Amino acid sequence: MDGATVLVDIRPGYRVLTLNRPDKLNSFTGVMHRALKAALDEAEADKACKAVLITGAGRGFCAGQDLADPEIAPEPGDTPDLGETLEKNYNPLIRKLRSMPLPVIAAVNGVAAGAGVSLALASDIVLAARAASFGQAFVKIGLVPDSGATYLLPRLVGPARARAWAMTGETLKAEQAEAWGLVYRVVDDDRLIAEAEALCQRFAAASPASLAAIKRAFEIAEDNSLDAQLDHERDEQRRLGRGRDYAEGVAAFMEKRKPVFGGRT
Ligand code: T3D
Repeated sequence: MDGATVLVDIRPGYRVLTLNRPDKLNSFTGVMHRALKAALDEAEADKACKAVLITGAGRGFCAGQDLADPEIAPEPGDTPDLGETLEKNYNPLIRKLRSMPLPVIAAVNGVAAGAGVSLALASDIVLAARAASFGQAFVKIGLVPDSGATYLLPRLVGPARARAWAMTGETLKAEQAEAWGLVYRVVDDDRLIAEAEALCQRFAAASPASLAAIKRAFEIAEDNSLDAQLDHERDEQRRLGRGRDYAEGVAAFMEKRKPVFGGRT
């Protein structure tokens, strides 16, 4: 059943999506891709939802593609078209995570491998449990890092580490991933979900217009010149300055009270 591969927990102001194939370390099947897509679409459509948390059930976060998924099996005598899987499932997922106008938090509870690492890296904020590990598994099965890994990795950890890690396929422990800049913070295993939910609660009370603009600004900065980015910041500040969140934020500051921001518009 589609729904069972991704559990959706609707909380006040945010949603928790739990990849739920624990016996296979939450590796991706076509079924799980479709369930995750539906869950993300529904989160975005719900204007009261101001943040999304993605985590994994059991001891794994996500082990990338399920290598035994019948959906990627070729016809007898044929070879598989893995490009089609990327085109159909992974690339839309990464594009969605990067373009949806609300923060996505990955709470990496355990092993992440292959596209499971890419899933975390494409999120806005990565928290990792001490038990988490990160593996560039692709080279071990004769593939190239995908789902944005060759783009995101060098930007996060620098080209030297990115290339060496992709080529060796070695496993990074959580603390090393933090030291490299792959994750925002490592937390004790039993604190992971509480810490991730605390972030979600903070975002649930924050200005959705500001959060969406911050996400977009960092996204386009990857390819912009400083000049173009200065213009973008000017235009965005002009737009936001005319919005209700700025009016409320400034009024709350002047009145020495907490701002009350609404849902997304
Ligand atoms: O369409 C395309 O293929 C293109 C897209 C590619 C994107 C990708 O992500 S390619 C990379 C795919 N992922 C991998 O190659 C990782 C494979 N898994 C592992 O190397 C190891 O499982 C881990 C290092 C992640 C964890 O090792 P360990 O020792 O902690 O656990 P385990 O015993 O290997 O795994 C536990 C179970 O999960 C086991 O099942 P079993 O034997 O108990 O029934 C194992 O087979 C299963 N499992 C883990 N990863 C996958 C998997 N089953 C299918 N696909 C997996 N990726």
